[in-house]
Amino acid sequence: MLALFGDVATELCIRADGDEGLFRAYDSVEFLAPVYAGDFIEAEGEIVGWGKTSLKMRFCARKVVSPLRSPGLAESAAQLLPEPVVVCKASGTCVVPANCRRKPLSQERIGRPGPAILTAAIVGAETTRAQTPYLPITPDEIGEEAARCAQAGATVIHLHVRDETGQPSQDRDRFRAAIAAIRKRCDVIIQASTGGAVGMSIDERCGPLSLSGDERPDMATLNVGTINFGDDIFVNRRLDTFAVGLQIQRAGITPEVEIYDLGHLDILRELCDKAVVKPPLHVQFVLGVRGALSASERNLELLVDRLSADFPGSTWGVAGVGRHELPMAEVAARLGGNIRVGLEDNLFLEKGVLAKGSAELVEKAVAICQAAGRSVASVAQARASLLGAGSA
Ligand code: KMH
Ligand code: ZN
Repeated sequence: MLALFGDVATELCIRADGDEGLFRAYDSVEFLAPVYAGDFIEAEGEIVGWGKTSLKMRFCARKVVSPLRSPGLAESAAQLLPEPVVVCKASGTCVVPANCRRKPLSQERIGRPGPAILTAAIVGAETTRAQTPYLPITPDEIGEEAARCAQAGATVIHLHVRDETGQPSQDRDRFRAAIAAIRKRCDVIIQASTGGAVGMSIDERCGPLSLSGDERPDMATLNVGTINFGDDIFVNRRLDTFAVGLQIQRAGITPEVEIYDLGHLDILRELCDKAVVKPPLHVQFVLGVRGALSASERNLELLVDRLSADFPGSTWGVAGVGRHELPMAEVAARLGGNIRVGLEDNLFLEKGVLAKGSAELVEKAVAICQAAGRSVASVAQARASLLGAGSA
């Protein structure tokens, strides 16, 4: 089996980089069904992660034919199995040294990911000034922080606003002021939250959707499932979700679908079937909320597999909550996704060191992309990729 996978890996390296490459290591090998002399095996593989010089691959071997040994039958008698039988699965990493890479085929054709779009979630609804003095609250503070994030490489600002006491608010006038303060200072995609804070009514949460013309946000979040949210409950009833989705659609705003758990992709199916949103979509996987799906590479891979199988052509990003923010950014950079960082989700640059604002976290995300061989999207590239997704 491993000899077959070795050949598959060599072909994938040649297709990707024009060089045979070297097989560095398997991280998993599963033998799932017996194989006997004379069985015919088909092996295939795909590249599932792109490092600077490394290619992460997945392999699958299937038995398709087995010999028939019976008196009266020719020695060469064989039978096609009614269904191919998966006999082995594996994943591993190959390396093509930088000086050997020739990029012979269209990189897009073989799935090499394009630039990573960085989103900065600079305010949020739960983070407080008591936790970090670097949280922006007033429109000017929000505008300045957005500009620092844009300077660092962010092209999307995920936006919440606060009242003068620092409490979360979904008031349209406060959104208007914050959006103007951002647009005055930098060219970014502004994505208004319709999630707000736990406990807010759906009408209240939709405040920013009533802005129009130049004041209108470019994107808005669409939360599709109810989850435990720490000790609270973040309520997104089925019909409310439809109503918010349709309101986003009618406003001509691009939705970003927030997915906190695997079943939310099933809810999304219904939203597509009812034309509340239209694929291809842009999805944010928010992982590590206490009470929803945890932040792990395995969980993210599962979500990405399901998204690409069920909603072809859709794009995705990941927001890891708390200490998972930067590790999840690293996984997303490898798997070809987009990345969200910022004080809404995480306060720390490293253990015990507060980030002096979201821009420092954006700088970290840029470094993570560089280490993974990913470029960072420009505003024009982010607009071309995101805007219009999910809309009629
Ligand atoms: N504050 C969370 C309860 C969103 O922006 O759409 C919801 C949230 C999601 O932040
Ligand atoms: Zn949010």
